[in-house]
Amino acid sequence: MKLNNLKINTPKFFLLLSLGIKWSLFVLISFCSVPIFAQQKTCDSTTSKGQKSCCTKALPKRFATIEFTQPSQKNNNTIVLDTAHLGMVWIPAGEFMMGGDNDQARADEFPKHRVKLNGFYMDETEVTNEQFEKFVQATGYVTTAEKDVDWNELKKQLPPNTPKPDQELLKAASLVFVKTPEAVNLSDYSQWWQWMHGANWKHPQGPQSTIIGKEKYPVVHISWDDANAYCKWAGKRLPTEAEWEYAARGGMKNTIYSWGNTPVDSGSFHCNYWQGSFPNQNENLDGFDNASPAKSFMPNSYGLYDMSGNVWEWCADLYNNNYYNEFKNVKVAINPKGPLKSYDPDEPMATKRVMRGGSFLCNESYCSGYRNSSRMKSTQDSGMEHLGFRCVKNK
Ligand SMILES: [Ca+2]
Ligand SMILES: [Ca+2]
Repeated sequence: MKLNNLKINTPKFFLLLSLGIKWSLFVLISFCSVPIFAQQKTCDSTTSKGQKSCCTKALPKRFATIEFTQPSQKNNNTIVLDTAHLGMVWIPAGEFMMGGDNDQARADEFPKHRVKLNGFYMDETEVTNEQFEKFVQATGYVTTAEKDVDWNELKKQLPPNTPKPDQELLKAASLVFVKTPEAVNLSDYSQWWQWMHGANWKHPQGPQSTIIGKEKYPVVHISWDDANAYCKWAGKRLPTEAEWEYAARGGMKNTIYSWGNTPVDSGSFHCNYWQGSFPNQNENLDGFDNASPAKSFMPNSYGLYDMSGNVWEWCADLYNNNYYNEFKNVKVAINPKGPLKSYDPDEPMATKRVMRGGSFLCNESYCSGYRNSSRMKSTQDSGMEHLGFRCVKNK
């Protein structure tokens, strides 16, 4: 089916639903929706990517360079660990065509346009629970989903004179996916998204759930603000939307998926997505009903895991449905950083940020969010069970 008749929402929307407020402007889009440093790299004074002294330049204290000598090598061969880039891969500078590749692409994925980017490092996996816990332990950070909703902030994004909801509805909560007992009309997403008190990164499926034993799973229920706080602590940043799509393409030209053009439901499984009738029956053929641990599927050509599926990933950019039209008459966009103003015609008062890559809820009949060019958006205070992030850094 064509995908343009599907809606997106935010936690705010669910509050409004609870209030019985009818808001007619909603968007048509989907909701499909290792070790921390598993890969240790050696580093010479000049890397294979030409990055001079990547081990020693301008490192945050947390990533101080470590030198050690293997016992068998005595002092003859000192191995230097590139601790600043552990768990990251180098994405070389280059150009690509950004935007839709097939007839599943939505209007906001066009026009396809040329983009030129500097090289950058990118986390090889989505940020995991284990990694995020280290951040929380070091900083005492409290995520958006763990805090009560600030009505004064929320009302700025709602139509004027929207009445304040019951205080109970403003208690700390996040959005949890709940299967429906039978097939449902896909235009009403409130049937499978539940605004659940006590759901947060430590309790992904609600207060009774836990992340014990899920250290390698992607952290979820992370707002854009939370993701930025983590990035800052780690000496990194969120990728721009252009960087994210370029990296997902893995150096291939105009292919639909991060693995090429082989259909997602053909041959072996390339990513964690939904098989079966959404949202009532997950046939679970790929082995994962919900999120999967990092590195459960093959990486793309750049060595990046789960750029398609598993959990959506925040980008730095504001979302504007007309953004790509800015490049209609531009020969090449150089290091674009997104629109100056957010605009989503379905929620015009909300400031939204871009999400990319799709999730374990995406499927062919709903959103195909695992396509390289697929765009998603949400307010930056939103947390969801299928939304996480990964970081990049310039050098
Ligand atoms: Ca799956
Ligand atoms: Ca992902």
